[in-house]
Amino acid sequence: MGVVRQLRQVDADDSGIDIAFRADVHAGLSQAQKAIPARWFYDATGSALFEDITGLPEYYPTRSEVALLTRHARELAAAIGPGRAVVELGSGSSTKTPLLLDAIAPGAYVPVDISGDFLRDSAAALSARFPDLPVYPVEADFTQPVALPREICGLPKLGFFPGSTIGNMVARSAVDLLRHWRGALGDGALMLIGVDRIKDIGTLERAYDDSAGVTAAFNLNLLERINRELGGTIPVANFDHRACWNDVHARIEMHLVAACDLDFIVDGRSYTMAKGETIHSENSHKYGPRDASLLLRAGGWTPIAAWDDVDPAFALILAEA
Ligand code: AVJ
Repeated sequence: MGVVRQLRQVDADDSGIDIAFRADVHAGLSQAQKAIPARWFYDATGSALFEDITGLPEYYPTRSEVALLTRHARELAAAIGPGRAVVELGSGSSTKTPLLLDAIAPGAYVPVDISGDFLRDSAAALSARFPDLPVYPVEADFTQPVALPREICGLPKLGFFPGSTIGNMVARSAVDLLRHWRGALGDGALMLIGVDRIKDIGTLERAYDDSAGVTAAFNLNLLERINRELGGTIPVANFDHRACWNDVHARIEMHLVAACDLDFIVDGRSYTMAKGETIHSENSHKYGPRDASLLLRAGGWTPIAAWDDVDPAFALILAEA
């Protein structure tokens, strides 16, 4: 079967992405607490740095989730059943997706990702490994309404949302996303979602502030990207990486901290920051068992199983429409 065809559902061309990036950066730098959405981390450099993060000794989520997919492959297969169209939110990781597809014998695979080139490569690689599986990549922003390929219409669906990516969203956006996909995947659908657990603060903070400095480089690359793509003069060397646990919101926050008073220009507009002031660059929410259930139910999904027996703790939750 192979890759059938890549559907494109982005209304922005490359210059359109520049426009959205520029708008988010200016809006974010103009707020009292400066903040830039985490989605802008993932240019080519940022995506490569994130791949490096997933292999760090301190960054447990990827290892824990892979261990769960491996350890519970048979139970997953029994709970999900064969023949489903697997709709993955994100282009698929070369380790996690094959583990799931190997376990459940799906009827089709539909990766949904905003990065068209990355999607093309990962769909081709996946297809080479599963030559009999029809693959229908959809180039789209999965936080927005997405139309699925007509060919999978008659198949029951499994949404696959691994990696605790949902943790990047505040509760309201997470619920919006879950509700949208409840509607799009339809009655009888299942959703398999990876959720990072609340745990001791040291383990959490080390996962986002590793000793090799890869996460710091990932965070600082956002400033480099602004300089590269938006003609910025941000003095990147005068910023420090900070990752801290916010207990009220149950999330790790990443910030870029001004090491001294500084000023810079981003495509014509000037900004100043006082020493110690920060740009909030990411939230990574963590969920206890009841929190995760509540979130799923609010989004229109009923949890039916959870696999949870790894250390450091991470959960794979299966929910039904
Ligand atoms: C890809 C969003 C799941 O929040 O753990 C890793 C991104 N940021 N280290 C996460 C990330 C810093 C990651 N997600």
